[in-house]
Amino acid sequence: MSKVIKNGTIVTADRTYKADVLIEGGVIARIGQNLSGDESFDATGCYVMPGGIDPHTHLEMPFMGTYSADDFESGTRAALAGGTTMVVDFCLPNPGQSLLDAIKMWDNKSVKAATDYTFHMAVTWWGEQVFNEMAEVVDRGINTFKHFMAYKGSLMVDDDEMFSSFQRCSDLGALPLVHAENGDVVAALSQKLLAAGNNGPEAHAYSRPAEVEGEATNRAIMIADMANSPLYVVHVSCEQSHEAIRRARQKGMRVFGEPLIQHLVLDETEYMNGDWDHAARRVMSPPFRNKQHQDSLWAGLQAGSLQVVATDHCAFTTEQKRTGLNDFTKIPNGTGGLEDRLPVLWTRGVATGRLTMNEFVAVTSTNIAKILNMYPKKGAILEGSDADIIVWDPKRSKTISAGSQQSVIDYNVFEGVEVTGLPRFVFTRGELAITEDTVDAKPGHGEFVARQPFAAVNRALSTWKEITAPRKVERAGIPVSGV
Ligand code: DUC
Ligand code: ZN
Ligand code: ZN
Ligand code: ZN
Repeated sequence: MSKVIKNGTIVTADRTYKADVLIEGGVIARIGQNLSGDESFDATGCYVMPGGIDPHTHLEMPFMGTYSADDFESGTRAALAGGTTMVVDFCLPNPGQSLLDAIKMWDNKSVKAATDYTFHMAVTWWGEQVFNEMAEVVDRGINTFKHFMAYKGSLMVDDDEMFSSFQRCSDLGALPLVHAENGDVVAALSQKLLAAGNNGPEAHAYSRPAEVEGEATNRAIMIADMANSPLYVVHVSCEQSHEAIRRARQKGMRVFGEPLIQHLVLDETEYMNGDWDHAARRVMSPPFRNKQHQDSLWAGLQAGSLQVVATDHCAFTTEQKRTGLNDFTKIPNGTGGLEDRLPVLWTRGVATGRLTMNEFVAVTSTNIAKILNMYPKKGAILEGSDADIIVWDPKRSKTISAGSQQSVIDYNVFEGVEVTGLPRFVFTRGELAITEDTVDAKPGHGEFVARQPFAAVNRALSTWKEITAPRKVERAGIPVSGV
């Protein structure tokens, strides 16, 4: 059964033009004028765009003594409802656990996915086993490795471990990712705040100022450069981190920055209204910041110094958040956004003139597919590409509300935000999943997308060279060192 999307305007990262799209066998078979198919979908007044790709989600993830509440079923259903047709989730080995066992766990969780998906691998501990297994992980089609510079005592890796892992990534053609916050300073500030009687959720924000993010971003960039590696910085939330990325790119380094839709739109006053539940529901790392930082992130998306917009979707119920009632360091960190990323970015970005429609497609889909090495299978409206397509109605509106969301949690951080610009139809590999408010996500439809290694060699900032053989140093009157 072929399908044809008729009378729409195709919007890609680099072109806007009128054409019909014919879908056959899950892929885009033809793009042209006056096409016909077995089933026809009217896109009059709409934009036909590549489905959104969320490069950063945590579905059913064990974290801070609990599991994130949305699993691959509800998470990908929420994704589809908001026009996202692919998610990239993090395989998270327990410290000491085999990376390959972690992949098995994620393979089991993801059988319920209604959209295609792929994985990043987290390097949560270091040793010869991890070094060796990284090659097998790349062979499994996972060519991105995430490093937590925060969460001291659990997920955090130290600089020596990060350096070794980045060098290994460079050798394997893999791209390292970092959660950039100085975990030692965060731990110290948290203890001081608690000792001074600050145990509420607002103290979470006080414990993670922009300085700790900027410092860690600078450090990760220099370590990556010394390791001959490009770098991808997840959830860039502040000017200091953006500035470090901008400077490194200007010198020629391939470093990518990913703001979240939450940080672009929600600010630090969310923690200050005196309502414990309201603030705790917004506890995530890094925390929301002020307008100056938000302006910097928007500017980065406009100028291209920041390339993608993600969600870090990691949803917890109010009950789960209340684990930290007497101690903010025990509030599970994370917020949701999978269903809302595209409508909110369209409303606050495209409708306000900050982003063009083509830039919108680039930062929600095409740039992500390119950086993660799955273009043009994903992120494109081209003949032969997967038919992950949204028919976007720029006139449909709604008020975001937990009562009508697909996520299983009991609130929404964007509650009350009015959006204009929503999907009319969403197709995942050619199957219709969304018709306006009707959701027909099919758990199990999603497939794993394997990604090839890159040619990752990269050096732009440092002139340092690793010494791998004995070196002679002549010193007057002192015996020669080395051999
Ligand atoms: N930050 C969060 O807020 N949640 C999940 C992990 C992270 O880094
Ligand atoms: Zn993170
Ligand atoms: Zn994350
Ligand atoms: Zn199917």
